[in-house]
Amino acid sequence: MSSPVLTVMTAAVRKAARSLQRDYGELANLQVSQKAPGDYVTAADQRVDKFLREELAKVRPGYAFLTEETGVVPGTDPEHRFIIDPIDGTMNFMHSVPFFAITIALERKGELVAAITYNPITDEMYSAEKGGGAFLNNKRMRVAQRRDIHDTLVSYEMPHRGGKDLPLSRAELSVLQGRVVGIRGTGSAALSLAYVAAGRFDAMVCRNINQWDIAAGILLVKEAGGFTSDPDGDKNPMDTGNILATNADLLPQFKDALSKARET
Ligand code: LIP
Repeated sequence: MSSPVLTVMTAAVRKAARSLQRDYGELANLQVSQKAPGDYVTAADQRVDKFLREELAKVRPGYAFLTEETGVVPGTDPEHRFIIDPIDGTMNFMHSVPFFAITIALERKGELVAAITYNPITDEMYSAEKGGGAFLNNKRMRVAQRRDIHDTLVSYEMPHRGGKDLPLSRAELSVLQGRVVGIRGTGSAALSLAYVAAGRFDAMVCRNINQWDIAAGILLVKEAGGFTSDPDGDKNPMDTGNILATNADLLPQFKDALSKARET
């Protein structure tokens, strides 16, 4: 049974997805602008961002927002904040690659308590609540149980051209290629984390990422029995913007591999 707030979040995401599905079918007509090199925003991002804020504010007035397209929107309720990315994987969306998601997390007193990540093209709804487990379309999710890094399939998000930490990313890819079975760059950190929660990817690594890209995914992974950490230590990825997500057995093995990359 979902809590009332998760039900509200799910309903808002489903409604917002309808406009995205329409836009996806008519991409040639979509307005696109560039925020920074490699960082695009479409009219669809802005429309979904506005729609979700309005829809959620109707039922949870006073909650604050942090969203990709609007930034910080203070609320009158000091305890609650929605964290939203209207389209995580905008580049995929613009290129007609059906790997993007609407992703929303709810924080209560600074702690992640509810999460939704939804791929409107595959109709896959990933959801979690603190202490209530994680689900993919109502089916319980568990992280993969592989124990040896040499057997793993990993999602590694590479920086865009001109992005930060290019030499480090190349070193990490090189070290990981020597240890894991396969590496995928998906273009959506939110969906990659959902895939870790679903047991599809064994691990996910990403640097220089924003809170709205990973907030929901952190709770999904945790509620599916996995762990998230800063790859370089024990700090909270929400604070550092660097994230490693995997299971308990693989966590030290991936940390070791990534530390070798830092030494090169
Ligand atoms: C994107 C991420 C992607 C990452 C990009 C970007 P957007 O989010 O999810 O995985 O590599 O740097 O931040 O901009 O599509 O919401």
